[in-house]
Amino acid sequence: MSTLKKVLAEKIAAHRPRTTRLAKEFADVSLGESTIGQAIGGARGIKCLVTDISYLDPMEGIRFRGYTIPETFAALPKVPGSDYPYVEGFWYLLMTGDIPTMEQTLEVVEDWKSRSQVPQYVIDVLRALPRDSHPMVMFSSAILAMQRDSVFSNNYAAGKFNKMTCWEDMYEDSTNLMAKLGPIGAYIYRMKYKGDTHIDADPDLDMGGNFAHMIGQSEDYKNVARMYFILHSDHESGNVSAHTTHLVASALSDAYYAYSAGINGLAGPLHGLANEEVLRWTQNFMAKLGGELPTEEQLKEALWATLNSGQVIPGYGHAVLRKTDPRYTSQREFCLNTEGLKDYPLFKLVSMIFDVTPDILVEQGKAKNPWPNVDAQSGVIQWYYGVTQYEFYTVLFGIGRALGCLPNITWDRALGYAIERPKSVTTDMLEAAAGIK
Ligand code: FAM
Repeated sequence: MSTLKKVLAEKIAAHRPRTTRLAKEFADVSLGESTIGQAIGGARGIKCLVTDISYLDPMEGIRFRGYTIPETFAALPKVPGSDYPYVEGFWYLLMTGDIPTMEQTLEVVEDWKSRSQVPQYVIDVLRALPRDSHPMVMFSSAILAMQRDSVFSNNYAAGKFNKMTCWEDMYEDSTNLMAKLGPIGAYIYRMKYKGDTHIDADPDLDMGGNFAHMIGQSEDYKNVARMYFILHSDHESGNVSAHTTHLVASALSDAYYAYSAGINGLAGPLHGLANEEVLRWTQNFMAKLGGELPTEEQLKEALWATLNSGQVIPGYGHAVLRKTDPRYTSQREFCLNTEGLKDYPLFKLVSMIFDVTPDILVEQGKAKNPWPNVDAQSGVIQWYYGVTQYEFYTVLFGIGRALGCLPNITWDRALGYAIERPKSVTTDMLEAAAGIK
């Protein structure tokens, strides 16, 4: 058994009594009541999910297993010759809560390599789809297609379900899936945008480095990939992709069914597709100006025009956060510290948008959070390095998001979380509760 799986087994055994005790002895303790506003308004703020993988404070932003973004980057073992950590070490952290040693990290690197071969039938599925299908359709289909190899589902069908040990099958499925997501993304990218020519994995590279290599990118982009996947990994459990993954898995569906569904949620423009929308908005705007940077007045006019036409400003606002997303700040710092990027016109425009948008959203008076989220800053980095096919950006997000969703469903299984089934009411009932009927 790998060190990671052994440590995970110990952590799970130590954790189980806490969950059991809470469920048995304190099940009636209230976490707050729900309101009519929450029932109609997307369950905002209702505390009904449990995760220890990450926590999102509205003012501070995300902590992964208790670590802020800068703490996470500082603590994890770094890829030799790079200031950025191994994605594989980050996976170890999210799974176990422990910062791995270099040796433990390298064990995961090797483990993923041994599981990373994309089956030919997945390639066949990808090739059978119309070439103009959205890359998220391709990505989700590829994940779903691999369900036939699910260790969990195959054991379940063979009558080998055991509530105490079934997390191991989920762990195996999750690791098998995670190890293939980078190569699948790279295949889609090159099939769609690079003349259907492909590059084999380099056995000497880590996951992030290999992704850069397989899409045909530069040495510098390797760090971009590592940073991007880690930053997009987890944002506690209530966001659409994480919640969908958890919800589907709660029916004892396996990791393939669950994460394919999560990817479909990520593909919505209010969620992960916002990074595509940000680039579309900024590129269209620059094109109208003939490639020139706008004046502040022109920019304000364009932002108001978007709002007045009933659209949202992509990359701004958040359901939980009430300040600038630290994932935005981290990527902004990357731009400011990267020669060439800090003076790049598109980055300058993104910075100008950052300067004026919050005041406009406050003036409009609708958005509860006028500050930028992760998506407002991620596309410009991709564009700068030559990944200009912004349709593809949400696939990048989806590779990263799996680093959070898959440990979450592994723990869900380990702690025996129940099938999810919130209660619905009718409009009549709401009116009766409101005393207007
Ligand atoms: N531009 C214009 N209006 C906005 C807005 C924005 N960026 N953000 C929120 N609003 C509006 C929102 O549409 C709603 O209007 P109505 O009352 O007319 O329905 C009102 O402000 C109140 O919304 P809220 O309570 O502040 O936000 P929600 O919690 O309902 O929604 C978001 C949160 C993220 C869906 C919303 O802020 C939004 O649509 N942002 C733009 C899209 C985006 O960037 N999504 C990516 C989020 C990201 F973090 C991620 O998932 N990757």
